[in-house]
Amino acid sequence: MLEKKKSRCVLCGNLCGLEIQVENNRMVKVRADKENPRSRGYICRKGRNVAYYQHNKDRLTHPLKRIGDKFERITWEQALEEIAGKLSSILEAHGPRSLAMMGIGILACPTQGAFAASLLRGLGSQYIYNAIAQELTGRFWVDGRTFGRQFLHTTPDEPETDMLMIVGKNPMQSHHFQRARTVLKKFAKDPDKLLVVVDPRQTETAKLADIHLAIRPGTDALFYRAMISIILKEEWQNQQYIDKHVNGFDAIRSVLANFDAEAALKVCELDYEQVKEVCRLFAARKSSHESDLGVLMTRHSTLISYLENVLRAICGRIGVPGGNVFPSGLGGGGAHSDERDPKAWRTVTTDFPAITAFYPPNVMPEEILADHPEKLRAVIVSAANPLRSYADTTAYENAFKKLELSVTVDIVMTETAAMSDYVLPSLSGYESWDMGMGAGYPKIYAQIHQPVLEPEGEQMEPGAIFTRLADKLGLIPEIPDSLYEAAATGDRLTYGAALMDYMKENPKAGSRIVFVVGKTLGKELKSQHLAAIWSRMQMLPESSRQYAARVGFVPGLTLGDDLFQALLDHPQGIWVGEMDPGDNLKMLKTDDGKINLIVPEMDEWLQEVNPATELEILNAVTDFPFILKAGNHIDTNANTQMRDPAWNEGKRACTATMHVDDAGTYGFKDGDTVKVITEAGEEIIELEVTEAERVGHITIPQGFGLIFDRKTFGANINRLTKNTHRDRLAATPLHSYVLCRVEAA
Ligand SMILES: Nc1nc2c(c(=O)[nH]1)N[C@H]1C(S)=C(S)[C@@H](COP(=O)(O)OP(=O)(O)OC[C@H]3O[C@@H](n4cnc5c(=O)[nH]c(N)nc54)[C@H](O)[C@@H]3O)O[C@H]1N2
Ligand SMILES: Nc1nc2c(c(=O)[nH]1)N[C@H]1C(S)=C(S)[C@@H](COP(=O)(O)OP(=O)(O)OC[C@H]3O[C@@H](n4cnc5c(=O)[nH]c(N)nc54)[C@H](O)[C@@H]3O)O[C@H]1N2
Ligand code: SF4
Ligand SMILES: [Mo]
Repeated sequence: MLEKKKSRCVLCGNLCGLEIQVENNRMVKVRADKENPRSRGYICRKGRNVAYYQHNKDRLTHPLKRIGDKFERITWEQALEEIAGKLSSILEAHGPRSLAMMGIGILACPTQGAFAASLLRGLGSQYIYNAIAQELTGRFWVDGRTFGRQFLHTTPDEPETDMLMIVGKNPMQSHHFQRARTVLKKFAKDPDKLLVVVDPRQTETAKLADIHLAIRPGTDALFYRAMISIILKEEWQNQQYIDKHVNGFDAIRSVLANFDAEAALKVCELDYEQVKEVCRLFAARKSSHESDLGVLMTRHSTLISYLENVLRAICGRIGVPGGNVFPSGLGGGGAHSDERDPKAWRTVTTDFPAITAFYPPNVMPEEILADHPEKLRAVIVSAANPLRSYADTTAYENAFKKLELSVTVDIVMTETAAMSDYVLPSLSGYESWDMGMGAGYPKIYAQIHQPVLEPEGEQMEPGAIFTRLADKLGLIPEIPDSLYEAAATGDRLTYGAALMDYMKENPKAGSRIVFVVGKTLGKELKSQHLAAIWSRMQMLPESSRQYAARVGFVPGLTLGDDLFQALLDHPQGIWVGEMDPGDNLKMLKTDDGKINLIVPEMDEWLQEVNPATELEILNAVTDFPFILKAGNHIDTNANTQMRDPAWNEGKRACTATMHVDDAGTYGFKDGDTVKVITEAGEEIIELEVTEAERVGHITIPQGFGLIFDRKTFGANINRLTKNTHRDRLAATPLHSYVLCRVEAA
């Protein structure tokens, strides 16, 4: 029987709505869902091909245990019993710092995070390593200092803005905001709107730009410093806004103005007059700005995030219509980890703090390999593939070999699973309940994702796996029959009242409540994830409740349950709230309610970034004449989630791009097989010669070198990256600036 079901794409943060035709438990056709209120019929080629994520040869169907260098099928009971036993003895002997979790929630399955974190905290550990801490945590740290909380981020108010400056981001390929291609093409066509792109390459996005600043790779800190100093020297700053909303301007003004912008822009290989004009326009217009991996993963990453906030603040572009605004998700904020809190853990060997609760994957190999009594000995990975995704595969391989216990929860046999002691099969994003949203402005969106396919094996929801493990480890408080009975009435409000009573009587159960809800309501709803989603809706902060009231939900006791029901009734997703654009700056959480520009940690760093010193570093002669952008995000990859190479058949999916002039100099031609060598390692790859690349620059996509059906496809970019090449403050990788050389293979 043919059925059409509403769902979403799990392959990037946009979670575009999909309509999936299912026949005999297989996806036979995948289309954009025009009824999805947020994505409105948008889709990219990844989404269209999502069946390759779901149906492929390497799907896991039952728990596996490593015996020697082979895996043996075991039962869930044996797997969880053994894992719990090993975990207990490691923790008993070496303490809670010996345990870390990695991943625990991506787009396909975010709800597992609550279960995994409760398990980890229940065992006394704070170590959650996550992909966010290999891209965004430097920025989040700065947001914490400037806006008061690490979860307060700004995003361009794209419909209202009339000048958008995009730095180090290629949304025409990465689709890294809602409906990216449609929005950008429309923006580019509009004569009243101005698109500025700052990117070393002639990217698909740069080709649409009114102004393309082809910056020298690795010089963005100089570029932003130059912009700020030009604006201050010309007195183009928005003084009225600064007086009202900014703290610390006078203290940093002279340091920032007193800078040789002309010399800096020479180092950036940009035209001074053109950049000056961009500054004038940015200060004068309804401008907004965004950046991405090109700068998040380049030299001076965290400092750049600070300079970006300074630039937007002095031009009065934060929290105003058409500028950079603070969006909100259903449920409000997120994690804020102030490393100055003495109770906050740092990594024991490398001494890095958590930012937004996440530790950086870059340091995990050192934390495992260290000769330290509290080194990491046990790692549980769920929904991440560190052995391909994170820097330095070689270091990770060495480290994983040394672990006393490694467990991987995934839907497929990944390179990480293949190195683990236990491999546990997870339901996929199309076989389980979950909820997706992402922050929105002014409207807030959410969708509860229904299972659209039946599992064909023993897979479990990751949340349920963690509950069973917690049970085995004695972490779940006793649950009275009355709570099961209340759940069995089928009336969620009755259950809610019983749960409230239970929590009042058992205040200590609070930190483990997700397990209690999972076991009781989850049993009734046949999904622990769905039960956790319901319980989250009962605890919405006041702000979310007010936003919900603005789109017609009735304030009061049942609001959370009403939202839950409305989401179940509309599987295509709905608007669950709306913010007041006039109020946006009230989101600030600093003590004085202003944007704070005084961040002492940036002082020295700022002084280091001057034209003369930078030029010396950039021009230093080494054995590696090229700069490698180690991993771009293009239409033929989806991180490491699309493993079956069949989806790219007939395409040049994974090549190293080189400029025509460089190919001439080095005697290469298009299609040659070359060896790319860095300080970390080497990989063989096909060369693609193109005018769109920059001279002296090489680009290789991320997410290849995957072993599917026992064969390797494409080059593993992280064989070429070193985990110690990282930001000094956040330890995020500097993948946009990896030195390399290219030889004939
Ligand atoms: N097709 C596809 N889409 C994806 C993904 C995917 O794997 N595949 N992954 C998703 C994820 S998780 C993410 S985080 C996003 C990433 O989305 P993007 O950040 O848009 O992706 P990148 O391809 O890394 O683009 C970075 C841009 O920075 C430029 N750049 C390189 N060096 C420098 C520099 O020194 N300075 C400046 N200013 N720019 C530089 C590059 O030329 C490139 O155009 O994509 C998401 N979307
Ligand atoms: N050199 C270099 N490396 C990079 C990048 C780069 O630009 N350069 N980009 C980086 C970026 S921006 C990111 S975000 C990371 C992403 O890196 P990761 O965090 O590793 O994310 P994915 O590659 O998306 O892998 C997610 C894993 O989750 C599994 N999975 C899918 N659905 C489910 C599910 O429902 N349950 C469970 N349990 N598992 C599931 C997938 O099979 C896959 O193995 O990669 C980073 N790596
Ligand atoms: S932009 Fe593409 S990959 Fe991202 S959610 Fe939409 S369809 Fe999926
Ligand atoms: Mo990412």
